[in-house]
Amino acid sequence: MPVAKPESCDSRVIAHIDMDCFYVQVEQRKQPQLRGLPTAVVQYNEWKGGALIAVSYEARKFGVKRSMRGEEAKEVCPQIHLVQVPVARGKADLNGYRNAGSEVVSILARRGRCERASIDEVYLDLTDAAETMLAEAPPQHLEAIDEEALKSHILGLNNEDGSDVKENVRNWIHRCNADHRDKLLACGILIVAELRMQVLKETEFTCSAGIAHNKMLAKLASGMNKPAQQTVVPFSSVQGLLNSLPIRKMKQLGGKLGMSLQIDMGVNTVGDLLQFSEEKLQERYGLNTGTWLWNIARGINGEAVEGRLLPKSHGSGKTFPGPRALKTVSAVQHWLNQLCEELSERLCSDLDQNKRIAHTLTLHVRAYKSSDSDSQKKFPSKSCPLRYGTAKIQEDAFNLFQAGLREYIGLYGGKSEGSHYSGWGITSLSVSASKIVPIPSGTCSIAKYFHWQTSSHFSSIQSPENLRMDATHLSPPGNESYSEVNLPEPKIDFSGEESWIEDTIPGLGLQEQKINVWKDEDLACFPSKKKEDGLTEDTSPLLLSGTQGCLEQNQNKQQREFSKDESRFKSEYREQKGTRLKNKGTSSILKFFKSCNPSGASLSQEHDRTVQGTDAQLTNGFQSRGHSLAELNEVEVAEENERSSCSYIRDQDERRREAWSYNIDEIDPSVIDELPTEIQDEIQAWLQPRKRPNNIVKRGPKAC
Ligand code: TTP
Repeated sequence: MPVAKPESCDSRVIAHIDMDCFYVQVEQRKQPQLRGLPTAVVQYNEWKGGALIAVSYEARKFGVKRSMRGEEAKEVCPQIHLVQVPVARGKADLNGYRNAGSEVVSILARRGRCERASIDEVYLDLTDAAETMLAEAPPQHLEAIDEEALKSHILGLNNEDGSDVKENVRNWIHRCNADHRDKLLACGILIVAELRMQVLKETEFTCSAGIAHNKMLAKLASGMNKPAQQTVVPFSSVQGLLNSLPIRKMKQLGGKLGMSLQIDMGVNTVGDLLQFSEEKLQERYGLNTGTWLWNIARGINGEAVEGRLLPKSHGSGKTFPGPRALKTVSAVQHWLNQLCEELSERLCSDLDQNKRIAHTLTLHVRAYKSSDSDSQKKFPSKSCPLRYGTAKIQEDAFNLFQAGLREYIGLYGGKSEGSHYSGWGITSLSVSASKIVPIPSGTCSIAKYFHWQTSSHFSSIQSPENLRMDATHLSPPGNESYSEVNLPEPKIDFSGEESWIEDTIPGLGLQEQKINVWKDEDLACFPSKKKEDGLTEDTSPLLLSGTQGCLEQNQNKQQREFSKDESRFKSEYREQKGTRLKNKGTSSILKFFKSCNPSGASLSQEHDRTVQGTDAQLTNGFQSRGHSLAELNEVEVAEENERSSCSYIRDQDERRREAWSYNIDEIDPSVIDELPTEIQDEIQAWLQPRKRPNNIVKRGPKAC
């Protein structure tokens, strides 16, 4: 049965911005002497020099790859600088990267609706800005076009041998007879080039961009020419782009659905899909999936850019693979305390900066039982209403753990108290705070909210069973009640049974306009009385008494430290920013780097190379960005799935295939949503089919 097709959305201007070797850039900004040198960021696990998680473009030229460990990288590039990811509380501390990403987001959001897709990727809907520019200052009338815009790669633009590529781009932007869509894209080129320059000036980070009429195409384009370049997909080039694109490189087709298309339907490229009618695809894959496939074959993707700068949830997690598994309740409690402390800091920061509160605390655990016939049984995820204050969160998380453990091991299961080994092991712990909403305007309601918290019956002496009962009474005013401890909030179906709360994208930690300082140190967790600029906020005595009651002594101390650190960091940030702003007036991103980096020829060469090779890179670009976790599932892990590990093939080109290896037990569930979106997709693609053998993809196409 046919399904109504979504309206064509090809008059939008959508950009996908992807930071270049992001963690490396963040570290190089901290240590400017590393700029322009082969550099990589390694995981905190020091085995064999640590796993590389980000590699600078200078190091890539020596053959250093992200699949390597530090020692291996040293072999191929002895002069490489390895920087360890920051560590806090015994785990990787991504806050610096989150905050750096937030700086970028706050700049990009100035020109259009902005959706933060991962720690270093952003979608922008620039349609309104482009329409305005077209009406007020159409590009065809512009005399001077910025260098950075002229360096754009426009797919399908005929750059014959010897022709001046920049001149071709200039002519394309200036065309008077262009259709409305191309005129809008021309505006997009100028706006994105300007934004990227602005990002560089204010943050020192380079980024690459894809500019197209929808998210899918923009995302495909952003990785084609890296670093520090932008690629444009005019409507007329869409089909040419998709025709040769390997089907498995397409978002959501890296898993079983892609495999089925290849094996059952003989579809190897997106273009191969064109031979099938929508009905045929629906018949084979269901209504939604069939229509979705029909649409993507034609480059149709109505997915909207969600205006989302802030995270939907916060999470903190740690994995304990192999021999590091936690085997006693006290060890679990120790780590839960660490995780909750971090979570609490992030919640306080969100409350302070964004005036938002979270309502639900969820604990996810991965565990095994050493002697159990029922080895498939999963440790149940548990949720309860969230109470602010580190000690309260720690207490509640521990209660959730005990409730889960009791279920997991059964009423008469192994001994679970004390420090004795009990026949179970915990390989992953993660706490998340979700259902985050802005506090209702007016301090009265804030006070009411915290009064509700302090007067609640939610206390440490309650058993986990009581947690479940009381949860119904404890819902914040205006929120849904909790009939169960478990909250069904599935996003990533991690193991076939458990659900993981989505999205740990951080708040805009350093948004200048939102910077507040703690004037009253004892009110660490609450909105400050005064803004930094001296403006008084409407903080009533009612709020103060309400909020003071919410905090405990030790928490105040901790928050004081946090506040001091934060203030110090902010002032350092402002100082650095002042210096950075002195670099204003640079006409191109590459020029900027040449000036900052005496040995920076490499970047320029990289650029020249990519400019020349645009067409040739079309396919390679996808391949280099398309790491298919699902392929790993099918190709490699099929043989070793007993070990619940997975790896995936990253085929830079046919000659240089390299295997990436992910061990599921080593993936910190609380950061999955901050990983590059390809990886998020691949993890989902890999995991979903286990539970969804019917090949139905989760999301059907959306109308505009
Ligand atoms: P990516 O955007 O995949 O890569 P990148 O920014 O390092 O380089 P590129 O210029 O090719 O885009 O990842 C963004 C950051 O996410 C990366 O700098 C480090 C982090 N990351 C991990 O922590 N683990 C991973 O497995 C990957 C792939 C990335």
